[in-house]
Amino acid sequence: MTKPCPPFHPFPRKPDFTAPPGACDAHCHVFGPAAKFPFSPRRSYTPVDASQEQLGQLHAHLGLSRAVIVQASCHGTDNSALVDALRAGKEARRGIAIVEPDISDAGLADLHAAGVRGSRFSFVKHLGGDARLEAMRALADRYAEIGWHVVVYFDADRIGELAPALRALPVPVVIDHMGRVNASAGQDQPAFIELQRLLEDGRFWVKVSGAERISRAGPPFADAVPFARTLVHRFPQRVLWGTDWPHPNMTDWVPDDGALVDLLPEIAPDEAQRHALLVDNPARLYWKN
Ligand code: 0GY
Repeated sequence: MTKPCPPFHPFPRKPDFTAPPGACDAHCHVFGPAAKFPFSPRRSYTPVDASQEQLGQLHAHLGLSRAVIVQASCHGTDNSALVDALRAGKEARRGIAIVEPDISDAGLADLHAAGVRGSRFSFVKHLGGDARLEAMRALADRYAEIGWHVVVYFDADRIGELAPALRALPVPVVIDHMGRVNASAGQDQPAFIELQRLLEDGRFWVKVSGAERISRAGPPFADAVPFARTLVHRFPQRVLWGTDWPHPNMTDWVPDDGALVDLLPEIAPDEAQRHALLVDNPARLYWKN
């Protein structure tokens, strides 16, 4: 029996912040419905069903018109729920898959046709073990040919160790959730410094999502916001933002997605920064091909 998860927020508030036309939620998930798209037997948690229709309703409520749906570990390398959601969303949705190292070229082409533009590699302990570096490199070499990129998710204390392998990849590298730094440990903590060092290399991107995951203070995540603001300020062209709906694997509470949207003016105080974060940057990375 794997760990069950709390359900997503049933009634997220209507945000005060109005997102610009074309705004993208660049990190969200769909789960199941399990009856149609079963979860992986090797998963480390069991989420509540979160269908692509419910995701669409949430985005309409929040005023977000595009989405990048990210395959989560609980679906393993079976990307059927993701592909179904992408097909339903047509051009307004792109995806990040999780693939087997030996996926065929035809398998990659099928995912591409559905809207997938990269795959994700996890090095997060609580999700059950590391992706293999050699496999990531071999896939990235193939991605260079088809215009895909790599998304990495790791625990903050792994960044120094992973940096050389990430720097050697021949494609853009997107780092999830601000590198999972501990928001109570200050911006001069080694992991946040190393994260910024990676971002000085123009191939690296970072998601300023996951305020609720890196916060130690809890809602409204005031301790996490300055980290996001620094990244937006320093790397305005290579930051992405997402809700992380339905917030998989949280322990006993989930954030209100409307409140997360309302952090945007604090994370990106200038309108030009917000336009880059929400519209131009995701368009450049996910809708270029
Ligand atoms: C997230 C975070 C988590 C889970 C997954 O793939 C996943 O299962 O991403 C987590 O547990 O921190 O990005 O949604």
